[in-house]
Amino acid sequence: MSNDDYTPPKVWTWDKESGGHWAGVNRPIAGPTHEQTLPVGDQPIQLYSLGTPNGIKITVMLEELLAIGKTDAAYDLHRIDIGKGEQFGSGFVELNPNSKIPVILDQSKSPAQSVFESCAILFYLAEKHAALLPRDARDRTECLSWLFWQESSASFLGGGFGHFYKYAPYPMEYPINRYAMETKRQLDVLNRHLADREYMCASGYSIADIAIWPWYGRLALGEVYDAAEFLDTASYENVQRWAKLVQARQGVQAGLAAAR
Ligand SMILES: N[C@@H](CCC(=O)N[C@@H](CS)C(=O)NCC(=O)O)C(=O)O
Repeated sequence: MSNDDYTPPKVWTWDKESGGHWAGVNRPIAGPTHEQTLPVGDQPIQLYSLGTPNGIKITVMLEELLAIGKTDAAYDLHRIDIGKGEQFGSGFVELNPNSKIPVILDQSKSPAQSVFESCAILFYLAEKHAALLPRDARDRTECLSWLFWQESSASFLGGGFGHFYKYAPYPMEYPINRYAMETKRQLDVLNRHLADREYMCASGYSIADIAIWPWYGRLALGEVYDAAEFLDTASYENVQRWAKLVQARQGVQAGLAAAR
C-alpha cells in the first residue's frame, strides 16, 4: 500500500485489512454486534463514556453543575472501551443507535431519558438545570451558534486531521495537508473571535466553552494528537489565553480527572 497506487473500484467493498489504529472496530454497517447489558448505578445520571474529547465534555459539564450545587447532576461513569467494540453491544446501541460515546441515561425522569450526541447532552443538562446557557434570547442564540459550530467543525479535526496525522497506517501528504489547512483555519476563527472576549460567548462561561475546549483548547495546549508544534498552535495567542483560563477551572480539572 502506498500513496499513489490506488484506483477506486467500480463498487466499494469493505477491506477489513485496510490498517490504521481503528481498523479492528470500524465497519460500514450499524446495529449491535453482540448482546451486552449495560451496568446501571444509583445516581440520577448514568454516563456511558470514555476520556476522549467528546467524553470529557460531559464529565466537565456534570462537575461544573455539581460545583454550583446541582446535586441532581450526580453521576455514575461507566467506561465504554471503544477499542474493544463495546459501543456495539446491544444495551449501548439501544441508548445510541449511532454507537458512539458519550451517552447519558437520566434516571430522575420517568421513564428514564436517554440522550446521545455530546452537544445534545450539554444542551439537555443546561436546560434541565437552567445553568451554563444564557436565558436572554440574543445571548442564547450566540451560544447555540458556537455549540453547533463545534459539532460540525470537530469532524474535520478528529475524523480528518487527527485520523490522518495520528491514526492512519502510514503518512499521506494530501489528506494531512487538506485537514491541517482546515484545522488551522478553524483555530484562526477562534483566535479572531476570542480577541475581544474572555469566553466564547459575550455572556460568560457556557456550554459553548465546554464543547469547544476539549478539542481546540487541548489541541492548542498540545494535549490532543501531539500536534501543537506541527500546527504552530502557540501562534494563536487568544486561543492560548482562553484555553489556559478554561483549563484552570475547578470543574474542568474535576471533569478531566473523572474522565481519565
Ligand atoms: N458527534 C458525536 C461524536 C461522538 C464520537 O465520535 N465518539 C467517538 C469517541 S470520541 C466514538 O465513540 N467512536 C467509536 C466508533 O467510532 O466506533 C458526539 O459529539 O457525541
